[in-house]
Amino acid sequence: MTRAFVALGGNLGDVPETLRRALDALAALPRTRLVAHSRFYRTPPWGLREQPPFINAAAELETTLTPHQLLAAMLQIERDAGRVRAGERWGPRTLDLDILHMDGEARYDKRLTLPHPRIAERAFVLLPLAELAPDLELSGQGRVDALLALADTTGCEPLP
Ligand code: PH2
Ligand code: MG
Ligand code: MG
Repeated sequence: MTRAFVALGGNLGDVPETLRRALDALAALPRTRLVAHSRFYRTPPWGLREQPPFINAAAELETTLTPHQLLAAMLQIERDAGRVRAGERWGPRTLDLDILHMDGEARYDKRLTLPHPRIAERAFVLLPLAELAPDLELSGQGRVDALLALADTTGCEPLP
């Protein structure tokens, strides 16, 4: 089994409900166990400012799926949540699932870069990830807790 960390987010529709369903769907994947998930955070939109706030979370999985199999399964969960990939980059979406890290995987190809290349600059990823794995070393970026200490978490709040 390989340990994997996944980011969840969205800002259209009933996002807490969508994220709960996505966690159930991840737990139901073949050859995969949902080990833990973080709290849900309300976070200011990053990248494209003029859009609703996001809800973000992170999950830890154990899986024997390959990175591309896991990615394909996650894209299907996004589609099942009504995700349409028509809008602009970094624009509003019902559900976004990103693989952040898989133990032993450092790769760069057309579809997938691991670790996810933009974790260090994103408080909305680091905050929930630090709940699960503060000591995780992201090759090329650093330790999650050290990256979080440098991140701007202004406006990020756990949901009650
Ligand atoms: N996702 C984006 C763009 N901007 N901002 C926040 N706060 N949270 C996100 O998940 C997010 C974002 C595109 O993946
Ligand atoms: Mg994303
Ligand atoms: Mg994505």
